[in-house]
Amino acid sequence: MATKLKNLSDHSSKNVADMAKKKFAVIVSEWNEEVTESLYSGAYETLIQNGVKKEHIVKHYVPGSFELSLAAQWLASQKHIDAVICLGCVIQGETKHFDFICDAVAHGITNVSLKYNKPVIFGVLTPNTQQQALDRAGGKHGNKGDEAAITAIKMLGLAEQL
Ligand code: DLZ
Repeated sequence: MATKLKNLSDHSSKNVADMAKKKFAVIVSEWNEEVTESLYSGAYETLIQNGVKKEHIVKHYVPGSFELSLAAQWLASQKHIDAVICLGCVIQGETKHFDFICDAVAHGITNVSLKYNKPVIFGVLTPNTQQQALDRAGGKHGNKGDEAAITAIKMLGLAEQL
């Protein structure tokens, strides 16, 4: 059993499920690609460090964050997928329909998670500027992709405890 959880206040290794058996789908939005690819790198490395097999991680792209919900539904509906991680970046200052996209994806991802009873993780940055996004995608404020992966792992651990 892997016990390498870190960050997000690593409360307890008791929450760690056997990650060698778990299968993850990671969905990456193509908008703000530099940011979202860094989020993916963080998520991928964190999954691997916590015992996930690389052949158990599938990566898919969607055009923009708005499309994350439907792709998450397609993937979460597949029986062999244990958790879905959605990665995107919507920059407030550059996007007039910022609120529409953010609300839609937040509700959409929540609905998919509840419908399929699986972790579907909201790894969407919503900064004011691209610099703030980069700061949170491997920059001075860490990498929210790592946190998304840790969240998925913790939720799978919780599911096994209940
Ligand atoms: C259209 C649009 C705009 C203006 N900005 C962003 C953004 O900052 N981040 C993002 O992920 N997607 C953006 N999009 C694209 C929408 O998410 C979506 O792909 C389109 O509206 C088509 O449904």
